[in-house]
Amino acid sequence: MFNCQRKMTKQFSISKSARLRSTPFTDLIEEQGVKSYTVYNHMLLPTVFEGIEDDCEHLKNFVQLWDVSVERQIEISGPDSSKLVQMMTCRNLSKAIEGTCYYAPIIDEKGFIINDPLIMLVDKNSWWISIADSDVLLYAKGLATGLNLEVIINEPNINPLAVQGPKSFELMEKIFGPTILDLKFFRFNKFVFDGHSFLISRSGWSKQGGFEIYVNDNEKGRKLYRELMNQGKNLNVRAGCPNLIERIEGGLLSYGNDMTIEDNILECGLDDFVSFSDEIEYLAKDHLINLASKGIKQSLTGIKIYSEYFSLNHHLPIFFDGEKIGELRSLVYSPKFKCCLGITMINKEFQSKKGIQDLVIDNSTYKVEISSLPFSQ
Ligand code: THG
Repeated sequence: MFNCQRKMTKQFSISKSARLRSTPFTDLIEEQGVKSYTVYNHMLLPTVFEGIEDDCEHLKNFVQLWDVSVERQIEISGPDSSKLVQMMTCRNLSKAIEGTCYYAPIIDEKGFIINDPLIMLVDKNSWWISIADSDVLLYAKGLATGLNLEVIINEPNINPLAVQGPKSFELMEKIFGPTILDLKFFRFNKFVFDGHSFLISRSGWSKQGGFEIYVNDNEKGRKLYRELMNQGKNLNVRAGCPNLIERIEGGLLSYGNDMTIEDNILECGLDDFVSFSDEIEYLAKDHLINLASKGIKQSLTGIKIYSEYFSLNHHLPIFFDGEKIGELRSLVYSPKFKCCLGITMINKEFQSKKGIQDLVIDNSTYKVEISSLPFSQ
């Protein structure tokens, strides 16, 4: 119905330095033709190889290697580590076991969201918090000092490599053997390549299936990268990266875009990960119980915008009948849905309206429909 006509904006390059960290794979992905980067956890995150539409189609059909070193691991160990980790998250981790990944929002003392990581118990009294884009290490250190907890907190040299897409299973089997296929979604275990044991989880920031390899030895990791590329040739493997179209279609939330420290966790649609159980204690608990009893006035939701692509570099206010009803936070044109898909924070009253409405965004009027996440046709 609509074309994806992207207005060409002037392109700039990025000045690299030690402060804007490269990864052990940066030179390898540059050989593979990375076209754009963003910055995430003070580090380079590739965003485009061939083009976001081409990359998306490829991801949905084949297998891609993603340099997601930016998913930094904050390691918390020591006798009080479990207490500290639970203090920061509203998810009940009291029964957490080794070998399982927990999507567990980190919140401040008022319930505002600080990060939405995966948390893993990797050893007795040792946790990895696989963070999204914010400085969780500083928050953890501040809390540990303030609460006088006996913990060690650091960011080890671990650089995750994701293998994503429907053919990722076949490729990983070639390298690690058939036992890798026994790994269930959101579970992790150790697997050996070239005499080195890698922690691998069945996870990743796409809905196409796959794995994440937590590379803790740069040279072994680079060898593994080359081997995945070689063994993947007949599966049409390519270097790739988290894809804007695929992640929005699949409703995967992006911290810093869809939700920020100004959003209360109750408004983020993550109710499954908020526990008020007596078993646990965390900073914001009493405050959240009180807030929950009052109910929320707005929440994150998807919208379909029947329009061609328009660009979005910051949150845009959304108006209905002359009144501000919310904000557009992420946006992409989806060739599959043949319209733009947006992730928005919108008031509950408007969300209850059925059918297509006229909304004003950035001084233009659009035909818009509320849609739950993930998007469906
Ligand atoms: N993998 C790892 N670390 C990460 C990410 C990742 N750190 C940064 C960022 N991504 C953290 N945020 C998310 C958000 C969503 C998911 C994972 C990490 C995710 N969600 C599933 C979904 O929505 O379908 C399942 C959630 C559930 O039901 O528990 O995968 O990707 N290592």
